[in-house]
Formats: sequence, C-alpha cells, structure tokens
Amino acid sequence: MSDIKPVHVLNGPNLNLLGVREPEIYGRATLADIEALCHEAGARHGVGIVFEQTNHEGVLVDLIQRAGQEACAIVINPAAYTHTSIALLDALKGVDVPAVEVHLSQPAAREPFRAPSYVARAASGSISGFGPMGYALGIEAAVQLARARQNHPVKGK
Ligand code: CA2
Repeated sequence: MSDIKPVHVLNGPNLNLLGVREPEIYGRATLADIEALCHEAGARHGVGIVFEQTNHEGVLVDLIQRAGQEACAIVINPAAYTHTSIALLDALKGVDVPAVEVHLSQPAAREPFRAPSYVARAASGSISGFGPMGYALGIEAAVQLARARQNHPVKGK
C-alpha cells in the first residue's frame, strides 16, 4: 500500500483521438498507451494513478476539484483549454495540491495562439515537447512535490 494519495492525471479535449489522427504532430501512441505508461511510472514512484479524459471544460473543473480532495498532486494536459480557460486556471488555484502541466508537443513552437497558457499560471511547472514521456516526467515531478509537501507542509504550492 502507498504512503501517499494517488496522482490524478487529467486529459482535455480530443486527446481521446491520439494515435488515430495527426500522428505527425502527436505521434502514434494512443491514450490507452499513455495511460499504461502512467501506471508504470506510478508503480516506479510508489503511487497510484487515476487517469481521466474529458472533452468538456466543466467536467475538467469537476475533476480538478475532486483531485483537490482525493489526490496528492495533479498532472494535467488541458489540451486546447490550456490557451483559453480561465475556469481551469481558477479551479487549479482553488485546490491545495500541486499541479504539473504536460503537453505532448511544444506549443510555443507552433501557431502563435498556442503560446499562451492560462494553466501555467497555476502550475508548479510545465513539461512540453517530449511526447508521452512527458507524462512519466510529470508524474515523477508531481510525486516529488507531493512528498516534499508531506515532509515540510507549507501554505501555497
Ligand atoms: O501538445 C499537446 O499535448 C496539446 O495539449 C495538444 C492539444 C493542443 O490543442 C495543445 O495546443 C497542445 C490538442 C490535443 C488534440 O489531440 C489530437 C490528437 C489527434 C487528432 C486530433 C487531435
């Protein structure tokens, strides 16, 4: 049994299409492949993983709020809502668990509208451009942040 709550890995709109369309940008891994990789990373770091995907902004808000109660940390790929959603920013600010932002691609190197991230303003850090490996890196970072907070509880993130 783990000494720490699970990491919640949250995925935003259209990520359910991974591996099926646009492989030149997002690669050939499916979301199920990424979920399996996340469970492997969780096992390596001694934490459980709760893995979710939704196409709906409000559902992502609900999932962030749930993670605030049930997770030690959040790893989130908000997909297109990264660049548009003050609701996600507010939700992440409203929970007392660290969040790591993950992107498969490197949004800053793509179209200009992908450069800004509202979510980054509430994240402890961001990992972009490493494909599915970014999720494993994000889980490692999230666990380290959560363990540091467990050992030295501080206000804020
Ligand atoms: O690089 C990432 O992980 C993104 O979060 C992916 C989002 C994009 O809007 C962000 O700017 C960067 C898009 C996810 C949609 O994924 C698809 C996968 C296959 C086919 C169509 C969309």
